[in-house]
Amino acid sequence: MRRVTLTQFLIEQQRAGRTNPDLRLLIEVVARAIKAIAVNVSKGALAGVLGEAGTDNVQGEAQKKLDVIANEILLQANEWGGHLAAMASEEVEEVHQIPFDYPKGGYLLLFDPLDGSSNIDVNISVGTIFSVLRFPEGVKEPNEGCFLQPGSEQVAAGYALYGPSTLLVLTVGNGVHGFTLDREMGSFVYTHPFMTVPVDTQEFAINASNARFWEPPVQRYVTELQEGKTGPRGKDFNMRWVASMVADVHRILTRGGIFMYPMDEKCRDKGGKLRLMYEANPMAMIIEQAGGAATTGRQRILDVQPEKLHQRVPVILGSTSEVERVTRYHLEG
Ligand code: FDP
Repeated sequence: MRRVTLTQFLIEQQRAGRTNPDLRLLIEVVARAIKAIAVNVSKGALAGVLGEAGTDNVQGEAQKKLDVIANEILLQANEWGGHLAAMASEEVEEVHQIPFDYPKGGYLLLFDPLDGSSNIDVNISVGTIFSVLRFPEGVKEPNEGCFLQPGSEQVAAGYALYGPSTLLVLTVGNGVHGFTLDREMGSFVYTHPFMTVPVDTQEFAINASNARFWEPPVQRYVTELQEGKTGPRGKDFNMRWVASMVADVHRILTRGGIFMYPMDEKCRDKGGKLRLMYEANPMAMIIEQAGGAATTGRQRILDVQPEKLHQRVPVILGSTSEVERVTRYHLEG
């Protein structure tokens, strides 16, 4: 069987007019950074990378050493190539400017360097999520305003899953494609062409410890799932919650299901739990490109007009019929 690497895949996408040299370079550089993060993640205690860094991020959450390392790897890898105008990271409050000694390019890169970081110390899968936007024309100095584009404007989105194998899942707006890292060769190999969210599902993912804080539509929906064969759905459902969004979303891409971090009374004052620009938007683009759906419960995620770089939103995504049902419950209520 012909082994297609990420580089070959991207060149073929470019020949077909779906990417250009700058976007190709951007994705290759992100993929290289992901390999470096994978090395650190997999070494764990041997590299002394576990545990707290002793600092808080912009969201007031304790940073893990690997959060800081992954952030540094992504920033440094992407500064010099000339393809970016600026970057934004979950771990950095302000827009990250490209240093003066490097040329600037036409894209903006946003990322969550290490998603699910509470799982690092217990050796459970974590991930990296990224989103690519165009740098608006006519703007001289990149600022926060340049980033505040709805998710529908993304030109590419992807994630890395650091699990038993390291995967890179990517869309440039032409379906969702998965690559597995061949550690010996050091290259990503095209292993999952045109991934689609299976239509029929019997699995849901939600942090059920928040049940008493949920809004009535989510209470209603989850209760119906739990009632299984004896309830209105007439079939049993199973529940999974890794608490790494990347791992939970990847499972849904692979075998279907619905993922919810809905609005609840605990996170209402923050607007939700997950971040719009570098978690919800890229995952929503991937899920839609794979034939699924993604809403806040009340609105398509990709239509949300961002107001702040680190804005949070409720997230409901996965198999279309399930997402539509729980969204309908919100709109009816
Ligand atoms: P984490 O805070 O560990 O980075 O990004 C937020 C996130 O993880 C998601 O990856 C995950 O789905 C969710 O939070 C887990 O939230 P709970 O701790 O409420 O389960």
